[in-house]
Amino acid sequence: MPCPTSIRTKKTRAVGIPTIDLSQSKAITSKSIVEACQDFGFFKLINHGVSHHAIAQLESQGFDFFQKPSSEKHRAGPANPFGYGCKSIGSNGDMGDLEYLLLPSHDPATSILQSSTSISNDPLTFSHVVNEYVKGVRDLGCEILDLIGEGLWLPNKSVFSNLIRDVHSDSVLRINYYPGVQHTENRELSTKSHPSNNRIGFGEHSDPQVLTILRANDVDGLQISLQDGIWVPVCPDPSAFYVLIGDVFQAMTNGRFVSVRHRAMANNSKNPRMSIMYFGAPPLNTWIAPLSEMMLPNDKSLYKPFTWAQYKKAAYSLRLADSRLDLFKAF
Ligand code: GA4
Repeated sequence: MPCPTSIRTKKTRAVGIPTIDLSQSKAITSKSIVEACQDFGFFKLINHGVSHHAIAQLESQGFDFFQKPSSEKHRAGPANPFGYGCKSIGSNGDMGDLEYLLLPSHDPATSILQSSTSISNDPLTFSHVVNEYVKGVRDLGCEILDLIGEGLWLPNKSVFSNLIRDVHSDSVLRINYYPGVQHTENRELSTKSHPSNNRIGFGEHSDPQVLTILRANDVDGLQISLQDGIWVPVCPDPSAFYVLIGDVFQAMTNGRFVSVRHRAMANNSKNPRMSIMYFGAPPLNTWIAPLSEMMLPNDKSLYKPFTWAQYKKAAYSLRLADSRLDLFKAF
């Protein structure tokens, strides 16, 4: 399916995926980010300021790893909780058409180094590259969260960024690899008679954390679901990041922000697709509850308070597509 230049919403208004230009003034960006989080739970970020070198280095390390023979890659698995995974997602039977690496992305840096020893022949370089990338996207995440704090007129504009800036933050880095396909004559014939690619690479879900910062190479795959359930392909743009609101943010804003459901279609290109996601999460013992500032005097809290550890446990006991936040509904 080609990427649309505009999306028609329930309001029958044609709108594009919101694009935020971080080189614009804070007043403009904070307002547009808040609107995007309310309407889509998703936006594209340009002029983000993260070092191109850090991005290129991690992408190159990723490709080096996934090009290794299967037996070598499996030595870095299973992804429990960190390491290499192939096809199997989580531990409740979800499957996808991909390979991936799950990496710790919080201090101390030694935890990244430990995970790297089975991934790279040069673990010091690998862990350095991961750390540089994580520093860049974590700072970017904090900048976005501060802008949101401002856009919502919160007395403490750092209330969200403090969650992922904490040294005990439970944030995770994920590299997904969708191998390229050989377009044989037969396959070309069959894609001509069935031009749409309906195979799923990574099934639909929302991310459990606060927010996700995603970057992918120039290959199609990502789709987001609008609130009316229509799937919209997202045009790949390797120079940009995409930001996804997670379940924790939905709970803290008492449902004002929506955690966006998204999926990746199986790769239909001859080139591999690689996406890198930073999942910004609070420390395990953090209590999550709707902020009082997010409620008008007669509003009820939609969610019961929970710790991030409780939420994570619930998430890992369910299937990928399940609506985890429903377990914590107040009524
Ligand atoms: C979705 C977001 C992240 O990729 C992830 C995923 C995790 C996993 O792959 O191990 C989960 C999934 C994700 C949510 C439900 C559970 C846990 C797979 C799964 C079936 C790393 C995460 O934090 O939650």
